[in-house]
Amino acid sequence: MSRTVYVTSPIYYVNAAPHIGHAYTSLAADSLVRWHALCGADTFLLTGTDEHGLKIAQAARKAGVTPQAHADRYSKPFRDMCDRLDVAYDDFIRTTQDRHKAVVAEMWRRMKAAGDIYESVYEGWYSVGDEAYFTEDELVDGKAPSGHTVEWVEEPSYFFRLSKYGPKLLAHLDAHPAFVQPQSRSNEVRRFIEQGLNDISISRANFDWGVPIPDAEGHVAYVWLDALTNYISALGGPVGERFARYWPTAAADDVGVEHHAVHLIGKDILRFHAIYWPAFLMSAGLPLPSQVFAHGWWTNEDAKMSKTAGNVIDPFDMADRYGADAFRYFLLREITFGTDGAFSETALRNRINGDLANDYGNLVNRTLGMLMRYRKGVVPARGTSDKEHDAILLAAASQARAGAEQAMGDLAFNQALAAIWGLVSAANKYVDSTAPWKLDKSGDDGRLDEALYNQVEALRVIGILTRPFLPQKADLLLDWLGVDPAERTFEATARWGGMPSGAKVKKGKALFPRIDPPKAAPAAPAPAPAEKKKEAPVSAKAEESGVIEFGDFTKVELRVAKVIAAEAHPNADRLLKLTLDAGEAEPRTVCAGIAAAYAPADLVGRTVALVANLAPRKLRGVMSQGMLLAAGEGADVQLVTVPGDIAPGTRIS
Ligand code: ME8
Repeated sequence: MSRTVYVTSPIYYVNAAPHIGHAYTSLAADSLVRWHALCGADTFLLTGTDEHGLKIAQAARKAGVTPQAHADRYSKPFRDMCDRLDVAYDDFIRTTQDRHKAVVAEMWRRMKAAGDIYESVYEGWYSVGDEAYFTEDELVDGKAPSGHTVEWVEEPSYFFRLSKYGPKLLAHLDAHPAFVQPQSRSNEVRRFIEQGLNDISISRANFDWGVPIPDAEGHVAYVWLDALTNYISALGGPVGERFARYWPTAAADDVGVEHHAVHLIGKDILRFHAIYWPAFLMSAGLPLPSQVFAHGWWTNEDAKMSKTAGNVIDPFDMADRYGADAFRYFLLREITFGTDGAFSETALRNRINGDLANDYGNLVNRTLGMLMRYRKGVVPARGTSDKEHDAILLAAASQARAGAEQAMGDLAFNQALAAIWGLVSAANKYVDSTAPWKLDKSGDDGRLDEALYNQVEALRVIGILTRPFLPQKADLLLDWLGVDPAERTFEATARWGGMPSGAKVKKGKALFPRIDPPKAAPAAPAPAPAEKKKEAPVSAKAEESGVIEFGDFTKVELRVAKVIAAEAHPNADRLLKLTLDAGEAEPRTVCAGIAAAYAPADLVGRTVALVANLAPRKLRGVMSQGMLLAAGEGADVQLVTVPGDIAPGTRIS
């Protein structure tokens, strides 16, 4: 049976710039779709912007522009955010597009034909911030439960017979326990329905920024009827070709295709998606989506994010400073999808330095470094792989695969990542226990081949399994390994031995560079130039004592490097010209004043300490890209060397 998977994010209001919350739902949706695509499903990812309603009309008026100009201005950043975070949507819907408006009108006609729409007068509270109606007893201290202010509205309106759908909705929840997830949200929805549903107003007559209603002059569709319809208007409406392809069919799937449609939302808009939307669809005679999954809420540290508080976390800034993949990884790994989370940059840096740089990045660096060193980058023959350590690694690979698959079925992104990291950690342990450097020394070539093969094979599996979450870095790694794009599938991880022997791998710069801690903020504002003088004695004293701050030390980037080649400097007797592997894409040239103490040939293969961020300098006509640490002078000089098998590029601190 083939499978289609349709995943949607909410469509976002065009009244503010995208923030971390919007980024979260969108990148979760993207990872989910990528996962299913990896598993062979025919997928479709939808996102977009919600551009009608009083909230947008008011924001446009405040900005002194037309609502359409306002919508155009604020819709684009949401598309840019997707591009920046590698959210590979298949369609970006805007509710001001004609293709959408036509489907809203079609929904209206269907609901009316079902006898579910009647005319009356709405009298009650309305929250523009939520674009929602509230009864008197729903208000909390005179405001909407969200904290938004409410206004009293009295206007002629069309109503939808939501009350009629309570029993049907409950029956649907009974028959489809996974329809609303997590379970706590499903219980919440059930309780709300059981209290009895009131009919709802679905048109507005006192402003015109919306989809005009067929045969009802002066009325525009209530913005939530308009917005929710996006999920089918992007598929071309109920008779579209895309609709037939991706939307679940009413009858049990009898054509050999299983359709899965999931709406990812934040918990703030649960009621609209889990009650109104299914009721509208039932009324229109259309099948329901398979699932509505409401995730939790991100706060900044422990404070609610808001424009007024000035503590909104900007996804563009995060991607610029930490990389899109790392930001994606953090948001999906740090908290359970469904619970709330407090965002902190310290926690983000810890995840990057721990899970990504130390665990994943270092594994890649060590494995490829050893393959380069011992086998010139050529993948050795597989061998029998029947030793104890091999069995542990192979078992870890199948556990990672199975664990990730199961967790992704439950949208438990963090558990899926934890399962994959189980293999990352097993592979790091495998390197430690097989100790290829010892095998090399003892000349056990057969076992060295086997160990190196298994290491690189583990990278292939890890690279494939991490593609949905780290789309850039995982594919970069798979490019280094030379894995055919057609072979980057979940299925291809079932088989141990996918790396072809004899393939030549490449190795670039560190996959996940470590993030240095932020420089301590100055305790007081920087003094004005005139005042600086007064401070001179203190700095002079520090200078005299030779004491530096820790921050000063961390400015020096010391890295492990391996001497690949050495020769006499063409123009200086005192200098040697060395070629170093510093864990980067290109080797570096460094000139060192050690000619009196070392013959060039003695240096090749040594692991040394490199000052890697020194500005390049020409030394007697040769550009030197760094400096080596050494003790002593003249003929007694000794290079500082690094014992053991530490991969080139590793930071020394
Ligand atoms: O509600 N933490 O749009 P919206 C987690 N247009 N997620 C957050 C978040 C946070 N702090 N802040 C926002 C609307 N989100 C309607 C939707 S759909 C038919 C119409 C995410 O711009 C989360 O997904 O207010 C939430 O549901 C959505 O942004 C609200 O975006």
